[in-house]
Amino acid sequence: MTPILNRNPEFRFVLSACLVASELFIMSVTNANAVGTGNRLKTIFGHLQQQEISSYVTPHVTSASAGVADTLPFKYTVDNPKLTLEQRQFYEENGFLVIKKLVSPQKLDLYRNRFTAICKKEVIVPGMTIMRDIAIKDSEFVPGEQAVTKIQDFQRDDVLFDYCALPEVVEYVECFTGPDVIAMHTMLINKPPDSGKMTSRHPMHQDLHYFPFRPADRIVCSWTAMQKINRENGCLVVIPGTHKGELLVHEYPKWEGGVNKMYHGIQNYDPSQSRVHLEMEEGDTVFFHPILIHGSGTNRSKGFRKSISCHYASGQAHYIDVKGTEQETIADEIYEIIRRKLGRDVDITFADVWKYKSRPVKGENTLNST
Ligand SMILES: O=C(O)CCC(=O)C(=O)O
Repeated sequence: MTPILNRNPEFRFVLSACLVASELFIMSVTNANAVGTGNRLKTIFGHLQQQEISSYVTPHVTSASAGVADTLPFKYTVDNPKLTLEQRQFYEENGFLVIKKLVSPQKLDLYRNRFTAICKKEVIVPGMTIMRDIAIKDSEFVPGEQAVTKIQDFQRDDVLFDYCALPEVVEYVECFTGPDVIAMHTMLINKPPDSGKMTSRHPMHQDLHYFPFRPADRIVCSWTAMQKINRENGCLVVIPGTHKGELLVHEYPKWEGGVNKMYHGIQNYDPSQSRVHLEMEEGDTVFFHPILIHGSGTNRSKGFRKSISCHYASGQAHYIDVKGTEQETIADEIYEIIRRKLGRDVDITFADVWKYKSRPVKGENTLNST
């Protein structure tokens, strides 16, 4: 059989997007909601199990901060009465928007408890990836939650997926994606107290680097603080307005203490652009554009810092071929992992993997039905 890489270069990237920041891509076919992925996926992934692997503050929606002349006609938002004109202009101009206290403490407790159960292996979620921070990955025994820095791809866990489908979140998401909404990528980040090596940092990057679907303007991330998050425990850092730029070249930062797997960063961006630290309270949620340059700081506190997030795309989006683009580097990296785990003769297409991985939230879905 011809290696899939040679036959279908797109395949490499689709897998990379599935493996963002992870060591191993794991899938299971139980409860598959994908359209038409069927037996090939079963053959390839069916035997695999869940596996471990190694302020200027929040924008005030009441302050008129964006120049109307710069933002009309609207490009990054769609017509939807949910956003005030001020909020809409803020996102158009800055590429992010914080909504205070959007998710209730009760819901966040539910997700926190589920996370703990997953870490203790009381719950096994098909298709999910569990990651450890580079600083603790070689420790002989670090129990439960303290060993896990991130869980990813929890679309098949109904408890955690509840976050992605929360009406209060999705009502905002629709202002960016339009009415047809698909959850493409999910994460619960448990940023550990830094060991002193500063590996808990997340380098400045653009999320689109990992995504083989477009248009970028109809993709949005919803990121919710599960506790008070400030500069001490490593809040998000964004560079307002960078969503108007291009996807830039990403590579591993040359950090002395090491870098977590797949934590690619942008090495060359304009250093004169000012950063904004998004200090947030529990339940506050930031929506941001996939080209917005962002990252997060070192966790200098003694506790773990938790956030939950979902990247959504329009159901009318389409997949792209990343061959010959900036995104090919991450595709190559992922391909090495896939080749190691699944062999060279994997017979699966680009679209198959995303059809499996993503989960519709509402409306029509032509992205995965063709
Ligand atoms: O939550 C964080 O620390 C950073 C998350 C982030 O930037 C990402 O995963 O793209």
